[in-house]
Amino acid sequence: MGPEGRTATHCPYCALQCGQWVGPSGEVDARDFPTNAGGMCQKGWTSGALLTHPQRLTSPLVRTSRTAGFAETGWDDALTGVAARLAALRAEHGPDSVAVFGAGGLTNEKAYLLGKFARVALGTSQIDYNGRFCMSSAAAAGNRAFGVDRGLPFPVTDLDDAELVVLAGANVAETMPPLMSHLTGARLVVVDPRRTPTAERALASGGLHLAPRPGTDLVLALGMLHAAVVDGHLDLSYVDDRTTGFDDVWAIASQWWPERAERVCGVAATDMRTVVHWLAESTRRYVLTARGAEQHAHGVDTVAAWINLSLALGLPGRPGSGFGTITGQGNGQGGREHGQKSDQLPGYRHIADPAARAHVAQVWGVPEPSIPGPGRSAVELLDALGRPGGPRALLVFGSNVLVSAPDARAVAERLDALDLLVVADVLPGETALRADVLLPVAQWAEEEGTMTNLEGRILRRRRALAPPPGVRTDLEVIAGLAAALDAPGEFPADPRTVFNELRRASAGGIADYAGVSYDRLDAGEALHWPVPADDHPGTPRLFTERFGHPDGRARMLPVDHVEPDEGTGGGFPLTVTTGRVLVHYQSGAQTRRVAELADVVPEVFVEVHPDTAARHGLADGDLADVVSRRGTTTARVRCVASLRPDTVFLPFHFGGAGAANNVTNPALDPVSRMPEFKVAAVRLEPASPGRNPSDGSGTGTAAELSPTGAGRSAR
Ligand SMILES: Nc1nc2c(c(=O)[nH]1)N[C@H]1C(S)=C(S)[C@@H](COP(=O)(O)OP(=O)(O)OC[C@H]3O[C@@H](n4cnc5c(=O)[nH]c(N)nc54)[C@H](O)[C@@H]3O)O[C@H]1N2
Ligand SMILES: Nc1nc2c(c(=O)[nH]1)N[C@H]1C(S)=C(S)[C@@H](COP(=O)(O)OP(=O)(O)OC[C@H]3O[C@@H](n4cnc5c(=O)[nH]c(N)nc54)[C@H](O)[C@@H]3O)O[C@H]1N2
Ligand code: SF4
Ligand SMILES: [Mo]
Repeated sequence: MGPEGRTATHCPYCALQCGQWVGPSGEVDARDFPTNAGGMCQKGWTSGALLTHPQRLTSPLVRTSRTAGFAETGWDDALTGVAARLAALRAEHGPDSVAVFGAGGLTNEKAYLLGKFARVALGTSQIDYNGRFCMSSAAAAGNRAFGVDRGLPFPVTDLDDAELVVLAGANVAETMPPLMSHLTGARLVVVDPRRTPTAERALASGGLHLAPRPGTDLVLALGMLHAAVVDGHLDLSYVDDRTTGFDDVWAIASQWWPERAERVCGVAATDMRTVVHWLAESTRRYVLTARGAEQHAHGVDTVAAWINLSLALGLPGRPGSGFGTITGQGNGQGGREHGQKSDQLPGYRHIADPAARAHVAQVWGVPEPSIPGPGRSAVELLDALGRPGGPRALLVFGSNVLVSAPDARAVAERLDALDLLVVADVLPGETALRADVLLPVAQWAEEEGTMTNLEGRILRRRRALAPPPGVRTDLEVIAGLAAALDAPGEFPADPRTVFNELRRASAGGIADYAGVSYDRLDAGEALHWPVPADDHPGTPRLFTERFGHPDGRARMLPVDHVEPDEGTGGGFPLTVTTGRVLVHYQSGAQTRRVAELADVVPEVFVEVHPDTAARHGLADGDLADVVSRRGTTTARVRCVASLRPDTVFLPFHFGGAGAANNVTNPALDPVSRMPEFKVAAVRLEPASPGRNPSDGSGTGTAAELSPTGAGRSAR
């Protein structure tokens, strides 16, 4: 508790987890914390508006019929009703007929209990989460290369002294603005097809903006590795002492001299050489990646290529240097460590590993064979809904899949094919509006828990005020459903009790939280995992002595360029890439409801080069249809002279006709199963008469939520 009864907590949104004060009536103020150094972005400043929002869900709602709206119901009826339907499906079709979809915004406690709930209470293998959309490719590349996946293997404050920072596919100035305060002393190089505000900062810092064609970073990294070797910048002693696999990597990179790479990715060979030279001559240098490098059908290989370059130059694990990936969601890191992933058990353990299963079974108090094996990954899970052999019921906690998953029309079809859709949410977003049962839950400032930020640091989320009457926490919902299902094992709803169990379940795993406690966190200790014992100080910096593989060495992985899954041509001459703007968060379920934010960007836009717009009969401010093989996004044209003429950009924060995911390609990376959000082939045309960006975007008005409101047929 701080001054004037204010509570010290963290922002509800992104992985920077800026320190916040929240007052007893929900007033939000910035709180000095190492990651944000006293700053917040507009989303953090306005987050308090969600606490008292008039559209807040405050009663369980049940759809009255397939074609009608919702009716209020009591919690007992809602939970026993859901449990009875789940039990019936399970009895008739087997445990995998029920699926669970979680999120990287959930606290560690929720992610843990949700994973246990799926495996123990439902007995289903069918659980995955929106983190598949998020950092899964860098996670897979990090596991392969370093033997450990922790977004930043060093504290954010290490960046303060950097001389040079390469940001590949990261628009930090919009996606984590306070992080920029750690980069003010460095020369920046930004790799992004667009001249983003971050790219502008790079130019202002005396650095460079490299603008590859979307989906060709891998070639750029190969060209830079070629330049590093040929220009004599390879760190031979580091490569000899700390890595394996260079020869196989060089067998490929030697084919990609910078001029050849330039022909594929469009970045000038001279710029590649300049950046490599800058990296080699600086002593404190970092390469950081984010979604621009990852959200591709070959995202794992692309991140591996950036890691190879970093290893060749001797960055990872060296004091004052490093390679890292910027996580996304508030608990993007912790959310992928404690078992809501289809192939995973708590502590970053693999669900198919016999020793891991035995350990977790003992903590859960269930027989080891009762724990199911790996299930489907997020996009595959959504695609299986309602199909023969696929899940017939889905429980969603913390994701608005109808807006955020690729190929939105296909997702809508699959949701409609379900027997039962249950959504636990704070607000009536697009997915919530399609639910059969809608469960209103508490949000960040109303609950206790822990989050793990982008630096692998475990933080306390604290309750500053009580949730509105009628609302329960996610933990209470999960515990209540487990009780109604008469589940074996314990399902406590108290966060501290859940966390203490998580500590035991994670003990001995890669992400070991055994020594983390609410008391240590409340005493202000900075604990970065692994923290294997109560007296262990935590691990702010990984890899200083050795990497995570048994031989202590990093693996350089032989990777080569593959074109994006969907090439341009055949009536789709342009490439669309998608991403974020400063004032909106993700599917927009929260930020589109905050007036100060919605006023800044009220509707979806499409960035287009002016010449491209003119060729398609469009001018700045016109409405355009962006059409792909899968669907159409209607958006307001924004002419941007700095954009590549072959590329257009859509932010994905809007639903209905304005959803970017109407056009995206659900092609998956073969390893991470991450979809190719960042490349699809499209054509551009003036919007069909009468088509509007906001068409079909459920807004959750009282009328829509009433018994006579929009029914499923209207979906
Ligand atoms: N304002 C805001 N901030 C957020 C979020 C939000 O929704 N809004 N979400 C949070 C989450 S969950 C995440 S994951 C992070 C994401 O943070 P970022 O990764 O920074 O965000 P994106 O806009 O998805 O992608 C970054 C950039 O990748 C570029 N890009 C597209 N294709 C390519 C390519 O082939 N190569 C390269 N090098 N770049 C490419 C895009 O033009 C874009 O500018 O942000 C977090 N912070
Ligand atoms: N085209 C395109 N699509 C993308 C991306 C892209 O770059 N381009 N990025 C992808 C990425 S990186 C991500 S992370 C996803 C994110 O996309 P989503 O998974 O849709 O994430 P959010 O919009 O944050 O949805 C969170 C939902 O949970 C609710 N919520 C908030 N807090 C809680 C809570 O504590 N409990 C519960 N039960 N609910 C809560 C919110 O009200 C909201 O409805 O989108 C992906 N989709
Ligand atoms: S940068 Fe992220 S954590 Fe910080 S205020 Fe903005 S959304 Fe919140
Ligand atoms: Mo994300």
